[in-house]
Amino acid sequence: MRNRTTSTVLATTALVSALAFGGAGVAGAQQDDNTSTPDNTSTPDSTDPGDSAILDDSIDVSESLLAEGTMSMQIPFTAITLTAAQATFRENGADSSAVTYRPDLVPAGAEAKVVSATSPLAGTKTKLTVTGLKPERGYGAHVHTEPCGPDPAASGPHFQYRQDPDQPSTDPAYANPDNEIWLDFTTDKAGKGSATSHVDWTIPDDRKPASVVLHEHHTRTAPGEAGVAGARLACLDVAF
Ligand SMILES: [Cu+2]
Repeated sequence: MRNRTTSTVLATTALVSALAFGGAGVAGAQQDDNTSTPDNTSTPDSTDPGDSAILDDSIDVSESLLAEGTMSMQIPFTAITLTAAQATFRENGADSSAVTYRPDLVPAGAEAKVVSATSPLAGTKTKLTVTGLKPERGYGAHVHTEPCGPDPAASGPHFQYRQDPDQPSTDPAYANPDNEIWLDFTTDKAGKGSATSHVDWTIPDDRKPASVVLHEHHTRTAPGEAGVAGARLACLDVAF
């Protein structure tokens, strides 16, 4: 675990240099099927909360530098806090930081990475990429409140910005992709999938989520079943 963290620190140091001293300058095309096109024509000093170009740059640079492990840090000279995690799923054992509970649907050896960039000016953008899954299959995925554990229930409920007083939350007023971080995706022929969530809030310092959970099917939205996505297949610790 110590080596994994160290390599992530080195990668993140390079990221800080890239972002703080020159910026990424990357405006690459998004391949996700559930994200809106970023407005790259915005001026750098825009205060439009919908302007997420700076978050896109952070995510692009971070992805190119990701290493095993997870960590979060504030980037000097910017208002951005960046979180990154990358790991290979293993069958349930001593280390549950990246664990598959259902190797038939999330095979051991599948890899996941999560990058999240958050800024008071632009909200929170989170990107999940997974490889090595079943081809052409829909999966649900969300940010959860607690770290992964040997028990699939260990990761707790979905993280909610506005917390539903009735838990487990199935009220669409709370269990929706604007109040939670949903990362549902459908894999391609090679078993790769990715998704991006953009919400207009930042994660509270005193109530940080801790994991991303992959589920059996895409997330339902109807009253009484909003947020439901079937069994928990796998879990990745993410140090938001
Ligand atoms: Cu979930």
